[in-house]
Amino acid sequence: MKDRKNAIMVQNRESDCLLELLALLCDQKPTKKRHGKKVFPNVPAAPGMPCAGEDRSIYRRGARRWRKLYRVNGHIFQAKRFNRRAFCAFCQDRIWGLGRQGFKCIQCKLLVHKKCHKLVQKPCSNEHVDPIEVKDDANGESTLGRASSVRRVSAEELAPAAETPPAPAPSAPAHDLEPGSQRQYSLDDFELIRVIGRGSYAKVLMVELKRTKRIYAMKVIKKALVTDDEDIDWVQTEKHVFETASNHPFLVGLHSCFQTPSRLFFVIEFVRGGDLMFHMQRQRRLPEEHARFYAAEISLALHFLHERGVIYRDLKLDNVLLDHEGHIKLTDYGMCKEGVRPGDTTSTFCGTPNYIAPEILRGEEYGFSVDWWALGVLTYEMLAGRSPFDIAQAADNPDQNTEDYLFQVILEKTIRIPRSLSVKAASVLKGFLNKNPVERLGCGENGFLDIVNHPFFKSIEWEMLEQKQVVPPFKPRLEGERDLANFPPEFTDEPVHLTPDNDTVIADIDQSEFEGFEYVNPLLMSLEDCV
Ligand code: ISQ
Repeated sequence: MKDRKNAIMVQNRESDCLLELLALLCDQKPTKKRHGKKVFPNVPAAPGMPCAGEDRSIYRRGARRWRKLYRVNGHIFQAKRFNRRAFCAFCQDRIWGLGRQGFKCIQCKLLVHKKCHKLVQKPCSNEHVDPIEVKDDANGESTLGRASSVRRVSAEELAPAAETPPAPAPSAPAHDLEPGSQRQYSLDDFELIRVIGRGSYAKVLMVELKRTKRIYAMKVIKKALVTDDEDIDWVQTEKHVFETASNHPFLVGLHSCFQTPSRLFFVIEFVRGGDLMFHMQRQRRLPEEHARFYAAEISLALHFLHERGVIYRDLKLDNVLLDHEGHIKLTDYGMCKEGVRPGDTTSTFCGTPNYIAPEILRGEEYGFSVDWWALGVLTYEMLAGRSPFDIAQAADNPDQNTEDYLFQVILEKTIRIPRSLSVKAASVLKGFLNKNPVERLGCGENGFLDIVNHPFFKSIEWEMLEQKQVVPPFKPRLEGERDLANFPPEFTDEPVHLTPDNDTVIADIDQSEFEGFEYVNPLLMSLEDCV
């Protein structure tokens, strides 16, 4: 078990050609996107109103994992999971579907082992050649793509594929199960009320569990968007981190998971107060006392994840929710990296551009440091009312409107701290925003203790804070449990229905990829039974 886990982690650590990928990215046409820049252009006429000329869509930028590409002899290889039987064009051995052991050239489609890719002598023809790829035999001997135990890389879930019990059929409703077996949920159990959020892969709805009338958030992901080679992993990671997160007051917890032939559903605890992006858009900047409270609660959430070997990798205003009392809860675990021990590093190039740490941009191996960097960016945004990488006049200059330019600024620009901030606030920002991860606040020998003991956090009583015994500085205005006033109308005005399944799309989905997705949180279930 351990070996298999290590094998996957080692695989993830390889970063030899990341810079090549960046070069490839730079070859692409510059986009018009302005990730994370110009966060608060001027003062709105009234709280909640847009500023003159304000484009609200620029605030919510999705996180991304950049695909790693490996160039050898003209080939451009990409890591692949193979659902079919495939054989290496170099050593002729089978490429097993475990993790992503296979590489496929995106030009000529040549298939090789990851371990063999550097040895390939045959140059890329840049033309399609028939890959040595054999379709599954009828008895389904291939457990490769179908083995859900392989997709999940946690130690306790890494069982040999053949021993994995068959997953229940998608969407088995509660009443179809054997007496005594765990309840499963289906879409019929929920009333869909409103859309409350949307990302590149998912839509988030507010829903009611009909039986108990309790409200939940429901994250809906179209399978067709995630069946593509690398993408499937984040769904498993998200589910797994959700299970860990359900034990912490500042992390959103999971109620259940289920699926239909076309979609995956995460039923999540509903957090009513809206996200920090929503509130920052209405407040311009926060008093230091407020920013300190949020930064401290976020630090505790990050530290909890780090202690359990998880790098969060997607801290941003949009992912910090406020509950009805004003405590924070982090959401969205799709970017997390699991299984990281102290001192371990990884190398995937991912995140939301404005929050990506310099070590990621430099293509270096990185660890938990990237989360403390992102906390620095977010704390700066709360205190200054703008991004530390906000470039004056950038909007008017097309050359400065690109992601590449933003990355250059993150790597090279000295961060200016507004003079209006206190000495302690300036010091904590400089600490988190140190471009050298070794010297960054939270990343030294004392780790998290250096954050706890930083003068900026002197007034924080950490133990009380973690027990939610400290009264939040701001209580979101809410009229009732279903009040959606704290969610952007750009979402809540959307029609809530899910488009009917399309048989052609479903025919292309390999359902075996999603075996074992169903889940019910036993803690929440017993709570529900008390209702
Ligand atoms: C829970 N409550 C409110 C909003 C949410 C958005 C994403 C994920 C979970 C959520």
